[in-house]
Amino acid sequence: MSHVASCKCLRLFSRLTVTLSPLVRRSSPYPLSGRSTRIVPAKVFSTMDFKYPVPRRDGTVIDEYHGNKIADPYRWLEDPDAEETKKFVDEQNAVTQPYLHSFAAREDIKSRLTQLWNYPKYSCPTRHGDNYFFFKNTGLQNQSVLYIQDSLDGDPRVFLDPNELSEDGTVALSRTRFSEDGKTMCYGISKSGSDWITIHFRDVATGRDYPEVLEKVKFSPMTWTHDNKGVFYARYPEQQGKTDGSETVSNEYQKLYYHRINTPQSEDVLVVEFPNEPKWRIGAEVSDCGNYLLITPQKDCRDNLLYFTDIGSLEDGPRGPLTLHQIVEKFEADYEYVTNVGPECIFRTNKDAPNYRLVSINVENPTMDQWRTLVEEDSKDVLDWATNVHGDKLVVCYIHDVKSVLQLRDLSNGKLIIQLPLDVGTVTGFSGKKKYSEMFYQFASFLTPGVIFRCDLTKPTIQPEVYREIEVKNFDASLYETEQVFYASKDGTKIPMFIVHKKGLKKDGTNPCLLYGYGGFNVSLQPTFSATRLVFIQHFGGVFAIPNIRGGGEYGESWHNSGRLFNKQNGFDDFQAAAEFLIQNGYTSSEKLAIQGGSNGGLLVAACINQRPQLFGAAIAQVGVLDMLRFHKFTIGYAWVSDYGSSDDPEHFKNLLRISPLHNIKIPDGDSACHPLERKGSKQYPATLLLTADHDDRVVPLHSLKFIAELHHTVGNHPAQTNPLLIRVETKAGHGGGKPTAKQIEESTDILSFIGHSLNIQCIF
Ligand code: X98
Repeated sequence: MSHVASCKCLRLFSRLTVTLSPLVRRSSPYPLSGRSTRIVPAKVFSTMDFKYPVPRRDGTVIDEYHGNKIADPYRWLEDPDAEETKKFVDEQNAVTQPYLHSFAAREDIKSRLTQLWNYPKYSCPTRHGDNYFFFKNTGLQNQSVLYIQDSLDGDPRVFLDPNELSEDGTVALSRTRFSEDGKTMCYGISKSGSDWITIHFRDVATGRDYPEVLEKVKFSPMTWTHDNKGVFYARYPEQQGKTDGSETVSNEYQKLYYHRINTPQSEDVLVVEFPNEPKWRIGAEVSDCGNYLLITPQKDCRDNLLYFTDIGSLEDGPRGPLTLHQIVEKFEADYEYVTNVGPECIFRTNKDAPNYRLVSINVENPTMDQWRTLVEEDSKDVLDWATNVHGDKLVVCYIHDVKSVLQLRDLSNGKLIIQLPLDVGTVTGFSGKKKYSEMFYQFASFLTPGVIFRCDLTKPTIQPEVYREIEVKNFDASLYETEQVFYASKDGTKIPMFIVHKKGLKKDGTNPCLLYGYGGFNVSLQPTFSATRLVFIQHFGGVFAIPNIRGGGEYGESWHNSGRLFNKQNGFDDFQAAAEFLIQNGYTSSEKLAIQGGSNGGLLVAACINQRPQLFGAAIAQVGVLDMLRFHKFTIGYAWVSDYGSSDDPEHFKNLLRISPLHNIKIPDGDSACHPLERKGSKQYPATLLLTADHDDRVVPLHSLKFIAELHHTVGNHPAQTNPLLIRVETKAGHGGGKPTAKQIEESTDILSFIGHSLNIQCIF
């Protein structure tokens, strides 16, 4: 599962989404051919078996924040290259691995997961020049392969196979961008899951790469000038030491360059820099007409400035810094370029529109009082993304109570033409352009692996046709159901939650349940298909639930605002209230309830086990932000102050100290009366598994390393603490993006084995 939450267009247009298709209907709920149904009991693993490493505790590291002394005894774990840190990691893995491997059903889990994962996955085809391109993964290939075909029914040929770039699949294609004429592809390659990429150029006719490789690239646009001669991209200056994603240094002083193909990077032209603003990342997009470059600097993880510059009159690209004209001067809203008609540029914005609207700005007369609303903000639904197709049409995707709604609108006046039919679920992919009259979109849900639709926009009546439906063998979706409930959180706010389980589920409190959350950064958790979750539902008799807690983007900016900064606790309360709802309504009990989250969701999970250790049976915190006093000091961490605040500020410091997982570990209070919904028996932390990886340069591993060290120190040897407290540190992997299939399956097997083992679940195969 990827924890990469990046900009929407990136997610939607250039990544292969996991989809399945026509659902095979079989009578047996356990359709492993040739095998009879077996109950695999959980192996008992005595509590005495956990002998946690005892790392050095350095009492001398004490920081002062606004007059408050805060100890940081495991500061030395912040150095990933120190021998002591490497030894600590090895010792932790040596405790964790035997536990994960000794679960009796592990091999069954792995083989079923592998079987269920093994279906062909496709992206929408995209036209570039005279060719179509699409991604395909035959099922278990480590990386999806990019194919080329000269027509939709032409023979596909391999255009780029990332699997050939490494033996173990750890080299990934992070994104592609074709020149306007479709003759050259610019692409990013990432190694071991790092955010660092190298940019390469491939000639479409010959399939050969140009000689140059662009280095030191991270968080970068890739946008072609319409003469097809080069791209704008952003890079960071040379830095001391490694730049492979295992380092922790802060990424500062990004600059925008222009690169001409077939020239060395040393000749690239610096076009935009903000030397007084080391933390700005520079977004950039060449307009659909090719005449403008729209520049969108961002300081943190919301709100951007907006500049434009005329590049239409440049002969052979820029030769030096570009003269920028500023349109938006304050960081107060998001502005995302959609398209333009001459100087009238259309942006998706939440300026004066918390659910987003489309606004048209004349870049030659950009004063705000001249801005024209093209599509009004909806009072309830969030305008998630928009794009221009077939000359004068707009495709607009909304989020309505967490489900996608897709519309075709008129570009000239924003009026609705038709709403495209869609089941309950998510539009996970799209392709279509102004200059073409066809478009594709991909749909997925918890139980629908995926369908790609094609629309011919020249027809008087638009009728989407199914272009591709993928078959998943040995899976019968009709045996399962998805519900959406709206439960009341601690302060009465109604929170939506999807719940997926077998039909006819007995709500007697005995079912295992996996509760997954994120709750931050305006990110919406919408339904998608997951083999891992289906193994849990099918073979663990499990209930899978996603509450759309505050901090996410499911209901626009107000939902985000009500779960960030001083409201961050609301998201945690929502998650805990979801657990209580599931217990109260008989879906599960605290003994059988596992919680899971990654990245910002790792913070959520870790904060919740500190706050309500008895409410959960197990917890899985993946690549989490766990040291809330120091997160801003590493790699891109400074960008998250828009959601978290910073300990440099006295008020935010107080708030962060209250919620920071690392600073709130304590022996659960044994005296307090047991909450009726919580685990009975001795007071202890739930079984806890942290996951991190050596090349995670988004959320550096030190968060998880320091947390597990502190957790072991504080509660690990307490007599009541019989549940395991473990960490799994992966190698040659990062935050999640680009992870090879083999590593994903191994990781999912470990997570499911951990849940099965620690919750003592009898799996059925
Ligand atoms: C980020 O940190 C986003 C980081 N990020 C960027 C930009 N581009 C990216 C491209 C790929 C991957 C990440 C990117 O900031 C960018 C470039 C130019 C201009 C503006 C942005 N995110 C948060 C995250 O990963 C959540 C949302 C995205 N977190 C990890 C937050 C807490 C834990």
